[in-house]
Amino acid sequence: MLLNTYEPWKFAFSHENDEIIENSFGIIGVPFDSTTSYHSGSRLGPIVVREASFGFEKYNTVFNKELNTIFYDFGDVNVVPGNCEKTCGIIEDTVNELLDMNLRPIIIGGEHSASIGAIEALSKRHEKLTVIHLDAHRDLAFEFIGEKYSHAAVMRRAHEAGVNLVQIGIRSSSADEEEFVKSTYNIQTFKNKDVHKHMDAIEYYLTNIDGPIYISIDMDVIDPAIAPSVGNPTPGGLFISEIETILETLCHKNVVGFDVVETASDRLGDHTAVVAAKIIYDFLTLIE
Ligand SMILES: [Mn+2]
Repeated sequence: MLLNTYEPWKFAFSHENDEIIENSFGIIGVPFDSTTSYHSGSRLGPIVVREASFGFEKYNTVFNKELNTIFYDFGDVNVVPGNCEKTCGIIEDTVNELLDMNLRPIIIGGEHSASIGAIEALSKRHEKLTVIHLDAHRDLAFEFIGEKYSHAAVMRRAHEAGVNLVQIGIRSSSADEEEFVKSTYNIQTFKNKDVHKHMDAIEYYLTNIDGPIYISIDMDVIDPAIAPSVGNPTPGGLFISEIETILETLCHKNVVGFDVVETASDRLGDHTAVVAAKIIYDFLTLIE
């Protein structure tokens, strides 16, 4: 049990956390959606995603590999509803606790602002952190409706923390965001059509990244026909097989943290929650 968490449910196949094995993984949920601007409900994401995780077999047939990675589920972070900045601070403290135990964080959102605290904690420990950001949106607003701590400003805060950014699946942004990308050198973009048409080039690019990697997956990167229960559904998204290929490529790299955010559903058995649980299950199966 971490200082600032409680345990409503645990992800399937998680280990008891009374004896911690170093360099394994620690899951925390972030039941927070106060800055959501369209479809709210991601505060319930951690519960429905964990529940959906029980639908999978320990043997992952897609990758011909059993899920043998050791990981612990520390429950949900005590968020401050309505206060994103304070909540980000609590997430950063909690991620630092995991890092002090030599655990790599896995975050189940919650809205995308959950990534800010994790990236800030990790960027202070790793000099050359690359954030692989799978999303329909750039999330690069300097502020959104007057707020610097917002789901729409996550990657701008990450960029300020000094990380290299690789954005994959992008198909919605503002003119300001596009100007910002042009004005800086360390943001690489692969739009949704690049994923559909040039996956080989993306795999080659990802394989050649040096240094530690943080993966942040906004569920809206996936096509809303497959995953509709998200904060900002956006047509033209990725397919499950494309996510599998990207994960398979990245899991050979030095992945120091991982999040799956923006599942907005209050319904057990919701298919977006099942897809989110599968992404975490696949990651845990594949990661070395
Ligand atoms: Mn998004």
